[in-house]
Amino acid sequence: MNANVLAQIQSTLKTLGVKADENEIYAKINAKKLKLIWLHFSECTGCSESFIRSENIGLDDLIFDFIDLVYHETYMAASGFLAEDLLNINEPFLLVVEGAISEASYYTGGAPAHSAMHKLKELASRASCVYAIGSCSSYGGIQAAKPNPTNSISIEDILKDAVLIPGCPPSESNIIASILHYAFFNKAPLLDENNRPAFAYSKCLHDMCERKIAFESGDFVETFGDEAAKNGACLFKVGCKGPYTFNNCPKTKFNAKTSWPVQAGHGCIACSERDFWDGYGIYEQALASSYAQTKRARNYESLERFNKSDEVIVKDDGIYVNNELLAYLEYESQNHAELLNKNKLGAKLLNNYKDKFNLSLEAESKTDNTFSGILKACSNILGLDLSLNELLDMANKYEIGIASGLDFKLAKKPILIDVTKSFRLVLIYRLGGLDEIAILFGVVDSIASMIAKSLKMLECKSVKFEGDLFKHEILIDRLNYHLKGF
Ligand code: FSX
Ligand code: SF4
Ligand code: F3S
Repeated sequence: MNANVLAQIQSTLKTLGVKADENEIYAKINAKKLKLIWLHFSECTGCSESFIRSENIGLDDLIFDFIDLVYHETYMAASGFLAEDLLNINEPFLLVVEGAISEASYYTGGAPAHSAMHKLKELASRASCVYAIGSCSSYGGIQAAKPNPTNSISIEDILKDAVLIPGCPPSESNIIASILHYAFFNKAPLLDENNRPAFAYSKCLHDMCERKIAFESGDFVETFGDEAAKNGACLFKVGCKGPYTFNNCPKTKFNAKTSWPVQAGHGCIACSERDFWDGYGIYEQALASSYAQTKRARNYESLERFNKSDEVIVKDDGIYVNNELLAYLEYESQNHAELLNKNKLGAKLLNNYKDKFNLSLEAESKTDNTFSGILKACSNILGLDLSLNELLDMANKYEIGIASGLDFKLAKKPILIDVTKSFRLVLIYRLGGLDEIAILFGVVDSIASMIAKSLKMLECKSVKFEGDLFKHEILIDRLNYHLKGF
């Protein structure tokens, strides 16, 4: 093994949170190699393509030193029943599955022409672990998108413990690092709550994006190829779904770190998120109800079932514990324009907004420190002159399941919900082409999420909701959503 490969293996292990010196790596090479069986079902083979696009730890390094690629329909020479024989191994193996599982009449594979479901279940029952590689196997992918003519389903729906490595395709580094971890430690890397390797999928892609500064200053590409595009402006307005996507693409990139979608000039289409074909509107437009392929699931079950407590009461101005206000809202007594003018980025955003929407934010008065006050303040920024109920009704019209939230900050006890810097997102989203319905939904969703997080921080088991705000369907729906498991 050359020094470069060794260094890359060490750096990959470091990404996985593991320190290994040369001797440990050479000991692994001399040990027994991990047996790997890779199955193809309904997909485009992009995951396999991605897998071999690695340079420094290439497929050759892997198969010479760490893995024994027992079966891979695209890369192996064997065919027919001879190939099928390779599946009859009596040793532990890692099963990697690429593609969704479609109904028997649409898929038969291998010489015995077994259905996808039969082949998957038979091999999974003998495998030490199953990796679902790609969004097709993880979540169903394009095959399972509406109208799903082949009745495709995900591995997630069939094998609850499968490790999901989504992306259409996932980057070669995410595939290789996950396999390498298994080869070294006989187990999958640390997983997040959605069964995905945490090293790759725990952070929001948008926060690592090289165009984030442009997003913050409200500099958006209006159409592909315009001046803003040439200057590297943010792609949100032409449909980038980066703010809703959890993947490490800006860091690891693709094709041996050559590039990634946003660097190449197109927005992220959320390819590693569940239901990304149907759930994220249109690729080259910001989220809007009119683009919803499926209606947002609602839960209007009454909040009364939480009302078992007289100690913890949520009101419009915060959360009371034994009549004492313990979680409340806080922001500075300046108006929005003054706040934004405090730094260059904010001033640029303000000017961009004024230019575009011809609104004078200086006239905006300080908002009261209540949840409904936040909503009113946002509607003022948007230039909407509506009552609280009308605003809530409007937010409730939003059909897409993904919210564009405000970034409220929570500080610990006494809990402060700091909204000071959050309002800038209303300007950013509006400049970025989100309609008022989508923005108001995001505001209500953020309020509900803050309340749920505060209640979790207070570690209370039951709670009472008081006041008209919490009687509106949209608040009931979003609170039910965020209080799941409460
Ligand atoms: Fe293709 Fe893989 Fe997309 Fe699917 O990647 S790149 S359609 S995730 O299963 O081959
Ligand atoms: Fe980058 Fe897209 Fe976020 Fe803009 S919206 S900063 S292009 S990830
Ligand atoms: Fe996919 Fe978005 Fe990364 S489209 S490849 S998750 S930038």
